[in-house]
Amino acid sequence: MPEAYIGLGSNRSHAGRSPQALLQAGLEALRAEAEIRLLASSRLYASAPLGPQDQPDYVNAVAHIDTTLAPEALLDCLQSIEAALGRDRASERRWGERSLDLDILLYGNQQIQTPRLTVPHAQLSQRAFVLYPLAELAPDLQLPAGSITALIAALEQTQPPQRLSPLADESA
Ligand code: ROI
Repeated sequence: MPEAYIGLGSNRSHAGRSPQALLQAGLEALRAEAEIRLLASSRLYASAPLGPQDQPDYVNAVAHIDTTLAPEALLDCLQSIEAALGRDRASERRWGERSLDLDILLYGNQQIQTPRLTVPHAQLSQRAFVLYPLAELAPDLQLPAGSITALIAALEQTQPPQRLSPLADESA
């Protein structure tokens, strides 16, 4: 079965659920899909917003799945989970607050370019909030742009560094 990595992000509460709770609900929704198997998920991270700074910090994580869904069917599935958890794209400003964002980061080793989907995710190698949780799940990952460790090393050269920190584990 093809394996994929999904990025999760939230910085806006919805229906009484905090961003952290929305991420957990997103993971539960992935687990509940018949055509998806949730293999692993990273810790949750707090991260400074990329984009306009007048918005709250994000909570980010990455999930490792395998799935019988083809890439665009997987995208449909992720978008329906987003909508069910309060995402309303029409009301969002560009690079602004969102209740739950689910992105296909990688789908097997496929490179996909369609009007709806670019895989690997176009900004993956510039985003600490994606690379660090991804490296937690797949420390030996090789991407078209290089190894994950090389991408992280390159990102660590950026100034100012992107602020990112694991959230305390509330289940402990
Ligand atoms: N910034 C952070 N830190 N995390 C995100 O998930 C995120 N998602 C986005 C934009 C607005 C680009 N900024 C983000 O879509």
